[in-house]
Formats: sequence, C-alpha cells, structure tokens
Amino acid sequence: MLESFERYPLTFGPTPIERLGRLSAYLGGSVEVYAKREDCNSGLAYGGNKLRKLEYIIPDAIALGADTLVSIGGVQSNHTRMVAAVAAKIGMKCRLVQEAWVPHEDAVYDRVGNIMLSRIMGADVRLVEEGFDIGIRGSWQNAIDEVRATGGRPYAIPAGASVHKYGGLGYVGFAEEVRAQERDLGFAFDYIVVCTVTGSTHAGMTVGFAADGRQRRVIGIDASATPARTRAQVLEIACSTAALVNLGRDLSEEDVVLLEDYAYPVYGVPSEETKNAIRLCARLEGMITDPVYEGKSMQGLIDLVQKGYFPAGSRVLYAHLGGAPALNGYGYTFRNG
Ligand code: 5PA
Repeated sequence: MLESFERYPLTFGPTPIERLGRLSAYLGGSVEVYAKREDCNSGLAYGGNKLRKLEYIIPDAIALGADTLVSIGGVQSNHTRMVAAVAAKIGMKCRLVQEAWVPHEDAVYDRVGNIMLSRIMGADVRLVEEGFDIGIRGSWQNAIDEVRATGGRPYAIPAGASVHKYGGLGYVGFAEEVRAQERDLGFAFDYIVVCTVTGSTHAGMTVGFAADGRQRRVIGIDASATPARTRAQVLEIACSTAALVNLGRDLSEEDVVLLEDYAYPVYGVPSEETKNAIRLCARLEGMITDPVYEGKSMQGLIDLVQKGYFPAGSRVLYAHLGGAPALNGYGYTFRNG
C-alpha cells in the first residue's frame, strides 16, 4: 500500500516480535502474549513509534527546502525527543515547544529523560505553561512564525506527528510488516493491543489491518483521558490515510476500538494499577514500560486477559511503542521499585 510514497530510513528495519512466555503463564496460559518491539527500532536516541511516522514525513521536509523542524509535546514528550534526534541526524535545526501537560511531583521533571536528551541533541527547547490538548496549538503556531520571522525555513510537525497528511502511513507499514512476519511464524495474531493518544499510530494500524479485515482486532488503549477527542482524531486520520493509500473501502466509527478504562487519573499520571503493571512486566520479562503510555496499555492488556476479553487460545500482539526515557521523571514514584 505504500509503494508510491517516499520513505527516509530512520529505523533498523523490521522490529522483532518476542514471545512473552512468563507473562502469558502468569496470566493463566490460555492466551499467548507477544510484543512487537518498536521501542528497539533505531539507534536514534532510544527509538520509538514516532520514527515510523517520521520516515514518511521527512522526505516532504527535505523536498520543501526546510531547515528547521518545529514540533510540540509535553515536557517529557517522546515525540519531541524523536524529532530532535531526526533533526540532528539529517542536519536540520530543531525548535520544540514543551507544554505543561502533566502535573508532576519530581523536582527534576524538566531536567531529565526526554527533555534532557533533546537539549543534548541541540534542540531549541522552550517551556510553555499550557495544559494537555491533542489538537493544534497556538504555542506551536507561534514557534513556526518565530522561526520564519528570524529567517528560518520551518517545517511544522504537529503533536505526535499525527494530524499531518502523511502521519498515518508509518503504521500502515507496521501492519504490512506484521503480515510478512506472520507468514514466517506460521500463524496470524488474533488481536493487536496499542496505546493511543494523538491517534496516528492506531489510525495507521486500522488502515493497515483493514486490508485483511482485522481492523476491529486492533484494540486501542486510551492514555489521553480525553477519549472522545482521541477517538474522533483516530477516525479522522484513519479515513484520510485510507484515501491516501487507496484502501478501497470506507472506515466507520465501529472500526475504531478504543477502550477508555485505563487512562485514569489523568494524562501522564500513573494509577496504582498502572504502576503495578509496569512492575509486573519488568519483573517477569525484563521489559520496561513507562508511566504515561505503555504502562497504561500494559495494564489494559493484563486486565483484558484476566477478564477473559480474549477467547482461550488467542494470540495477542502488544505493540511496545517506546517511551522508557520518561521514567527518569518519575523517580519519586519508583523510589522503592
Ligand atoms: C505515544 C505518543 P499516538 O500519539 O500516535 O496515539 O501514540 C501514543 C503513544 N506510546 C504511545 C508512546 C511511548 C508514545 O510516546 N506520544 C506523544 C508524545 O508527545 O510523546 C505524542 C503524545
């Protein structure tokens, strides 16, 4: 579906699929849990899901003659860290708006983890006192204008690289990659579990898996705590991406499965159950998930298996999208492990 789109390689290639045998056994053994390790996809600043998206966006930035990538996220945004890494790698400047999306308790929250890495990679990092919102932001538009006013040639990348004409393509590619891996494995996954916030990861998968009728088996776990906005944005991106790749069929609300039960108390703050899911997965598999995104989808996965949501014998693929560097901003939470 992606042959006609230019791709700038930023990743190592297909990501490994790993069987989580001890977690599966702990959860009763009737469901086989696997992880697709998008968190290990690149040598660029610890990698993660944004690189698949940026592979299809960067050719446009280069073609337009941009010299500065401009993007936005929370203080501990993984996305902005990835944009900073890509800018460094391709020799562009980077301007980042980091909004106050998360009420945090660690004094060093804005000094460690993702934001520290972005600063080390030379990005111009500016902190802004605005709360969480996945939409288009005034602070980001101001940053674009400022770059232009000072003689730069900005290329605008929205939050999570999501509401961008090519934002959904990378995760269409994920579905195609899974299909190829399934041929080698000799079986197909019954469900795919994915963490959803700005929506293009889930939306791309929806389109990619619609090609073999599995789009409703993509189970989005909301981590935004604003699920109505997120659901609408997933559908919007899925529809525009479907048109872009000529999917040849319409997608409707029923094609976007988004579970709302695990994002509490708010975006960026882990519940006790999320913290326990992070510990469990770390202790059984040595696989590190974070308090903002993957810990919440891991909590969802564990709860769904325990509730019997997946029929016995199901094979479930957990998309591990990255995000571990943010853990450094949660040192108080995990001070005793
Ligand atoms: C993010 C997003 P989407 O935004 O495509 O729905 O992906 C959700 C997601 N897992 C899942 C990890 C590790 C993520 O970083 N991160 C955002 C960021 O600013 O880092 C876009 C919110």
